[in-house]
Amino acid sequence: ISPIMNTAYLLTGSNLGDRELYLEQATLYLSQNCGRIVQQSAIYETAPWGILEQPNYLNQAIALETTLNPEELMSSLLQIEAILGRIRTVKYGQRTIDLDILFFNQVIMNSQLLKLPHPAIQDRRFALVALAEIAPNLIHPILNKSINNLLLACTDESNVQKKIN
Ligand code: PH2
Ligand code: MG
Ligand code: MG
Repeated sequence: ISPIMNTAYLLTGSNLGDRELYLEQATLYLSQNCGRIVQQSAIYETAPWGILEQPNYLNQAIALETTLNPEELMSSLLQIEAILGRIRTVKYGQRTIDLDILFFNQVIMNSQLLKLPHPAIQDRRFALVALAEIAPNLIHPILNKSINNLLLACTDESNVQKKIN
């Protein structure tokens, strides 16, 4: 019997400390504890969204194959955030690492712990640009539009710039 394989699209983010190292550590922990990373976008330098008075973020989109269910994956992500020194203060505030599930298969879910798809994808250029690089044709199961089309329709004008290593 083979376990059911799921595809989750994640967004990693950091705007505190050695941002690039935090993203790298996060992908390492993800592949050691959560499944197999099958795609990775470039790293983007992005203007802060929500609270503007905080440092720029680095963001990266990741496709993960996993046998975990959404709740199990979420609690793993929270553990990794804790290991990487995340301290939660204000909503939208600065953080060493943020690991968000954008999509989990085509699951629609609205619990206290977890909302799927992530409710703000369509409003955030930084999420759409990174995701469009690895999954341009992925369909949003509630809005019934592809990531590319959501990006075309997105009114967020915050700066998003691909980082060249
Ligand atoms: N995450 C937030 C709030 N604002 N801004 C950018 N550019 N990137 C983020 O990942 C981000 C944000 C809350 O999770
Ligand atoms: Mg977030
Ligand atoms: Mg988060």
